[in-house]
Amino acid sequence: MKIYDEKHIKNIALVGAHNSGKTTLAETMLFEAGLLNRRGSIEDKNTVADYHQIEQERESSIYATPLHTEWRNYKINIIDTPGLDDFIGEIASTMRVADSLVTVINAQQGVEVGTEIIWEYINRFSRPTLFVINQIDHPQANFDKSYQSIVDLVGSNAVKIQYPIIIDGAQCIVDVLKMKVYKFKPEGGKPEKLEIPEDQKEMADYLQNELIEKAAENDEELMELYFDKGTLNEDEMRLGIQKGMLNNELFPVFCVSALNDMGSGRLMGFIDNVAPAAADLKPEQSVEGEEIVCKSDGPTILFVFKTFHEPSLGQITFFKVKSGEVKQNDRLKNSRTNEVESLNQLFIMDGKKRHAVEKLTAGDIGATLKLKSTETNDTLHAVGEEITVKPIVFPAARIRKAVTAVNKKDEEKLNEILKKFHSQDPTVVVKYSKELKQVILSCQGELHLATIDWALQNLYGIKAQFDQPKIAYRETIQRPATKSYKHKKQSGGAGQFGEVHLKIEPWYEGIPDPEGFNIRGTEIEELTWGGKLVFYNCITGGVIDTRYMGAIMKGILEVMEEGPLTGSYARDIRVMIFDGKMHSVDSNDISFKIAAAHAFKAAFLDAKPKLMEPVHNLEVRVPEDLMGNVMTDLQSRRSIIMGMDSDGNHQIIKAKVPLAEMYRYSTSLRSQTQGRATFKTEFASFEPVPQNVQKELIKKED
Ligand SMILES: Nc1nc2c(ncn2[C@@H]2O[C@H](COP(=O)(O)OP(=O)(O)OP(=O)(O)O)[C@@H](O)[C@H]2O)c(=O)[nH]1
Ligand SMILES: [Mg+2]
Repeated sequence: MKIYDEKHIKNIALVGAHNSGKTTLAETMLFEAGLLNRRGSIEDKNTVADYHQIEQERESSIYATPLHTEWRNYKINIIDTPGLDDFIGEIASTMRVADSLVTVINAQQGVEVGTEIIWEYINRFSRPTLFVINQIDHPQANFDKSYQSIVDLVGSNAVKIQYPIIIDGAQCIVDVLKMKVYKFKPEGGKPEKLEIPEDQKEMADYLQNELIEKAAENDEELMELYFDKGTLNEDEMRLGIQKGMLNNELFPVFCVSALNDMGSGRLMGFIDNVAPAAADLKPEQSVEGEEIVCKSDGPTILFVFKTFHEPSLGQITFFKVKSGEVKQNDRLKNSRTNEVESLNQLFIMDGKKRHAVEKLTAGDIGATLKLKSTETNDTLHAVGEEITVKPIVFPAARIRKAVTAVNKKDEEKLNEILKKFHSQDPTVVVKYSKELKQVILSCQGELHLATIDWALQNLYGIKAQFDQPKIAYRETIQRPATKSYKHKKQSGGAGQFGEVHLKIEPWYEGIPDPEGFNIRGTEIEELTWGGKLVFYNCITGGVIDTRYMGAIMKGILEVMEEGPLTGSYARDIRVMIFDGKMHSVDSNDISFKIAAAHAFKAAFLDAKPKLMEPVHNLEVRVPEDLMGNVMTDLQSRRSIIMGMDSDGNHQIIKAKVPLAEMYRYSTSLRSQTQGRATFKTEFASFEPVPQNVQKELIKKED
């Protein structure tokens, strides 16, 4: 295969809402580039991009799949991404390495919730983007409405390069950059190129003028030329469009029928002619603050944007060459682990097909096998360099489940595989909670979970069970209490003796020191489970030796960890040790620890203990007409509405919701709004549990 340099490599990601036709378009692009003799289809389950069994079963993409084409002078890598937002991790990592994005819009729907979610990411990654209105062949297609919805989304920077018309019953596309009409034959094949018919001239001229003005705006020289000549030629327009795309100030809009292969050849031509090449993008800053320039004579730097475990192959590592060149058998250092990895095999991938290559240059995307310890988001660089590519920031989890193996014997294997899943897909997070004594799996939604479950069963033969996780409550107190305890044991040999008098009080940030005590020492213990224990030694007259204070504090901490009320960690308490007794022979650490634990527990139970529950901040973005449903549902979840903002024709509801009430929220929201709402959630604070709920929880404990 020909070696392309950074000026002749273009990485394009196909992004867009579920079912807009990305995978079908990818197939058609490969066909147009001559890589396929026959196009596969979603229904026949034989597309190049959706090659995983689960994708074929569900007729929907789940993984981002890199493909490649060679088109005239360029190597155009195409990454097909899933549209369902449960797989946003795949979308985010692809956007990170793409040089431009092709956002596919379903002409039946126009911009959908899925498109809006992707638009947020486009803004975050600020990648040059063009829009393709697909499915123009469909009886329900509405190009004008779809175009308008793009304008509503991105504003006046959207610019129409094409629009569909019918001439003599045949599907045609008017192209105002080329000023030509493409007329498609029902049987396929190359379209006929026609002059623009009289009745379309006015419209086409108007759109071309608009395009020229927008293209000229992006460059001073072009602007001058435009003022001089009153127009721009095709090459000048292309240059202006490219600059506008690079500045995220121009979003060209095309139309196609991916299914009938109409317009995809022209789209490829535009990508080839106009879309920025890898080297045209602004250099990135490394973690260390250095510029990473995409050039093949720079130091070798690879960024791992995806890893995938194929049971038959082992781990496949996908990378983008950010700088320099990588050759077969190169040894590169992983900047996270400091381990040197041998890249014994280099490939470019077309779905499941691998093509071995000897070398890949800056800007290109490739894969390797069997690295020792390299994960998604790692940097591999030439030994001697010290550089780390900024990692992809993945979205926070939206659902949590307690996971166990149905067969006890699989438990260890299950945990190992889940860890592997995390290293491939950082939006799968697996943690053992010591507190809950459960393995908690967090991910993006029920569908994401279903694919994890599918892989466990079908690829690893493990049946897992997913349950509602227990809730990590906290205990604290609401009023002061004073107690004492004498621990005394005399059973032959050495005895035990320790007596502790203590007062406990609720603690909060900024509370002044307690009054009426002679404070001799203070210790502030930051509890590993959040909150504090503030410990005051207020002993007078040496009735308890200072050397026992450590043991006393330990006794108290043990009770706090046990949780006197329901077995949940206690927090935010201060304790004043103000009196007690020692015995010159029998006193020791253990005696004081026991005495302190008893005194503390009794005081705790007397101090009007209460349960606190984790409360999350929730932000729901919902179309205005569905606000009512979402609000009613939130009220049934003991939530507090904190505010509302409007955002176009959406409302953003901000609320605080107890975690205990958030179980299956993702699924429930989806069904209340037909998937038109999205939400984010994060831990906010611990708040008191209402009396009735607390009673239930204490009962459960008994
Ligand atoms: N009529 C018509 N149908 C199309 C066209 N493109 C795709 N489809 C159909 O739309 C459905 C979804 O197509 P996909 O290519 O899987 O869409 P996608 O965007 O990859 O979907 P996800 O991967 O789930 O996000 C399939 O049934 C396709 O046959 C088109 O141009 N015209
Ligand atoms: Mg797809």
